Amino acid sequence: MTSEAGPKRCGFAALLGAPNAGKSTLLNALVGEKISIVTPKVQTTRSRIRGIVIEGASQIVFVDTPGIFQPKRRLERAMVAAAWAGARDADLVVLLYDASRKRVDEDTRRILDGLKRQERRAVLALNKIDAIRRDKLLALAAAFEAEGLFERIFMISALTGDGVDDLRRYLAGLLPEGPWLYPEDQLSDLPLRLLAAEVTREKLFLKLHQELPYALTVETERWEDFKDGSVKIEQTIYLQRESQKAIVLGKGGRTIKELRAAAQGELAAMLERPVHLFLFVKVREGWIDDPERYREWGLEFDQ
Ligand SMILES: Nc1nc2c(ncn2[C@@H]2O[C@H](COP(=O)(O)OP(=O)(O)OP(=O)(O)O)[C@@H](O)[C@H]2O)c(=O)[nH]1
Ligand SMILES: [Mg+2]
Repeated sequence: MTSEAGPKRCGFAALLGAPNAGKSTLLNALVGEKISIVTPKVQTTRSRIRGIVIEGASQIVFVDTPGIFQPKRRLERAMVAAAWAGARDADLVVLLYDASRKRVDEDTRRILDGLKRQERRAVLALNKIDAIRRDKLLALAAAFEAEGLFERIFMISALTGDGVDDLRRYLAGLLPEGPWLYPEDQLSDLPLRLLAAEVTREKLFLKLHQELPYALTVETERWEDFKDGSVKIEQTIYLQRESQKAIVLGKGGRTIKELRAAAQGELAAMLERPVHLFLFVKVREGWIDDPERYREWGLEFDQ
């Protein structure tokens, strides 16, 4: 049982890990609401997404980060820099590892080395235990234990919620004493316009394949609240090349129609009111090199 009587605690816990480890799934499970988008594809999360939760006397601000990998392009470099900045600025670091992998990947290796260099103690969460045999899991835990980096090792399934409550309770107790930073009922500090754009981006990631998801971005251009409680949201999907347009639209506009319906349905459920979503598709070749996009996401733009 967590005591609510103790001193108030508050702090940041960064979720770090290789692409696809399940960081965003875990953020949503920890908070109990969908705040960060999730797809089976790598490099889904592009910036730091905060989810806020109260556990006993503690207010924990979880920071979902982009996966850490060997970046090549500017956007990738900015994503990885944002992930490390998330770790640097946090009171606690949770390293998430996809335990269903055959062996410890290079990306995770790089994170372990980075944490050692920074002399950061961390908590390890072996994720996806729903998809792995128990004996393999114990061997994996022993191998990570030998790194000498982890205060505690948790075995969880972000998908089923197994072990997530224990992890949240444990982290709550590690936070420094201090006043809460956010109002009690606040779950995120992501502006609704950005959250809405992320929902559409998730549907695009799920529907489109190969390079296309990485060649696009979504922006909410207009948001209009009506007296009857409904909301009109206009968004633009920016692509890099004219040839990508036909794929996003689909035959007779079928693909974009399905995307719109999926995004609108989720937004309506999320906002708990009727949503009229309008999607526009435009080519803006240089969006990936436009400092304005980076600023909006809170990413650093390197020269
Ligand atoms: N079986 C299983 N799948 C999981 C679990 N957690 C996450 N996944 C799946 O793993 C995939 C990646 O999940 P994300 O939460 O998007 O992973 P991420 O670490 O945020 O990925 P990036 O943002 O791309 O770095 C999705 O298909 C999830 O459904 C789990 O506990 N068990
Ligand atoms: Mg993610």
